[in-house]
Amino acid sequence: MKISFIIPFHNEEKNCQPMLKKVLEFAQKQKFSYEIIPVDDRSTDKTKIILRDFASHNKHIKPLYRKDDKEEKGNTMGKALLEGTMKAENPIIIWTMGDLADDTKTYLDIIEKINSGFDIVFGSRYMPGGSRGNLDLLKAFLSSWGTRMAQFFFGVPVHDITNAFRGFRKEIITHLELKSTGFSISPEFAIKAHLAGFKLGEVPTVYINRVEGVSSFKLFKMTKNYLKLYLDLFWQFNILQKSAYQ
Ligand SMILES: Nc1nc2c(ncn2[C@@H]2O[C@H](COP(=O)(O)OP(=O)(O)OP(=O)(O)O)[C@@H](O)[C@H]2O)c(=O)[nH]1
Ligand SMILES: [Mg+2]
Repeated sequence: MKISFIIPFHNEEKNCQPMLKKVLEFAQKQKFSYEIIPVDDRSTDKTKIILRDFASHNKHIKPLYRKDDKEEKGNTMGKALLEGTMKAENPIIIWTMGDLADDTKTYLDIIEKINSGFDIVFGSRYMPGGSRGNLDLLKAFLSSWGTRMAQFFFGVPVHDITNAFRGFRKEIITHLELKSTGFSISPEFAIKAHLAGFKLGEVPTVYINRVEGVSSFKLFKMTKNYLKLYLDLFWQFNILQKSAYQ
């Protein structure tokens, strides 16, 4: 089994080391062939130094330090995840967050489900058995509604597509034209994969709210970006495609 873990980091000096240790421990225990690709953007704290140090002692850790592009001022987690995925050498990819939000126990369930024939498998907080843990109520409400809207408008068959935590066959991403640069990458990837006919699955996970570090999440901007994404996709796939066949 060959797995690539992609982990986005932005100013996570307190979480970076425990996160890498957590993934390393899991991968070594399972005896996978694995690589870990931390992707850093514009960190101004010690994140980069910690990543460099880890990488110099472990050949499985292959960090990417994204260039400080002048146009890239805001959140670029989407670009980071996509670039990390493109660099990955293994056929199964896991996106897992650098602030320790994802339960390690879920990794194995995701991998098993992919091996049973699913193309993309989500760590789901909102399916039976999953939990939003200590995530605050407003964020939980918005993130669950983000998926409900995608279920309603696009027939997405899973319960949590706003969580970036997921695993997938690397090959599928080469068939999708993903444009989101920030957090919207999570629903965009899910909706486009579904509309392209890929098989979506989910496994329950328990979300762990960050204890250390500062959130990059901006509620108003995020809500606006999600709504814009859904409108664009709805227009593209329901209106334009239907009219093409009339
Ligand atoms: N490479 C990269 N990583 C980012 C960027 N913004 C956030 N991240 C990382 O992406 C992950 C998710 O971002 P968070 O800030 O935790 O966003 P969130 O989970 O919605 O919010 P909280 O957990 O409540 O803080 C974390 O590991 C961040 O360090 C970015 O612009 N580039
Ligand atoms: Mg987080």
